[in-house]
Formats: sequence, C-alpha cells, structure tokens
Amino acid sequence: MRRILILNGPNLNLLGLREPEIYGRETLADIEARCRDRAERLGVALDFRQSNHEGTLVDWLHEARDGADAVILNAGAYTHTSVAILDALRAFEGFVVELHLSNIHRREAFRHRSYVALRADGVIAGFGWRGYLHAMEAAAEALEARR
Ligand code: CA2
Repeated sequence: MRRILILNGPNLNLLGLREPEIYGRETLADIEARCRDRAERLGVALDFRQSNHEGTLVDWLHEARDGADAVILNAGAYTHTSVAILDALRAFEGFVVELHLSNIHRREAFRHRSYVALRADGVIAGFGWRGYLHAMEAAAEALEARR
C-alpha cells in the first residue's frame, strides 16, 4: 500500500479557533478526519501530523525517507523562511506537494516566496480544507503513474 505523510507546521493546531475568514471554520482534527476518509477511498495509508517546531518537522521529513512515498506539506510560516525544511525535503526522494489553505499569492508580499516550492512537485493553495483532499488525489495519482 502506498504511504502518504501529511505534515502541518506552526499554528495550524489553531485552525477553526481564530481567523476563520482566512483559514475557515474546520479544525485540524476535522481536516484529519476528512483525509482519513479519503485515504480509505484511495486505498493509501495515511500518517497525519502537526508540529510548531521546525526541527521536529525536519526530523519527520528524515523519517519519511524510509516511511513515505509522498509528502504533503503545509509548512505554515516556515514555508517562507526555512532553508532547513527545504534541505530536508531535498533528501526525500518521493513525491512532494506543497499545500496552503489560503492563496499565499493574494496575500502579503512576504508570503509570495516559498522555499518549499523549490522542491515541490506541485503546489495547491487557496482551496481551504478541500485542498488537503485535492493534494491527496494528486499524490495518489502521481504514485500510481510512477508504478
Ligand atoms: O494558508 C496556509 O495554509 C498557510 O500555510 C498558513 C500559515 C501562513 O503563515 C502561511 O503563509 C499560509 C499560518 C497558519 C496559521 O494558522 C492559524 C489558524 C488559526 C488562527 C491563527 C493561525
């Protein structure tokens, strides 16, 4: 069975609790439940995690080298700052989707730069929680095509 790892970065544990006009009303637990449902339908194994710590995200990307076929990464604000996360992504050989709830290109200029994009195979942004499902579909299809 193909394995998809979904990693969520800083502050995403607050989803649904503040700024619903930007990030929506769904909590991260709600999104995880929808992803688990989709994983079952797609016939993939899903690992879904969140951390507020850059080093933890780096450690998890290292684990993915042996533990996942695709990584879907919403790195939160680290998207725009973290060379460490980019370097860890470059050590991962599987399929990578960069994911954002909001359309980062319609927001402040500092959100337009993405280090994650320098390694991502594809980028999904601006579709809210549904973007997680779009990313899973894209990853599952890409893995199937690579078989
Ligand atoms: O749109 C996205 O998914 C982001 O990755 C979210 C990050 C932001 O820094 C990126 O530029 C775009 C922020 C996540 C913060 O989430 C919150 C949720 C509720 C309340 C406060 C923050």
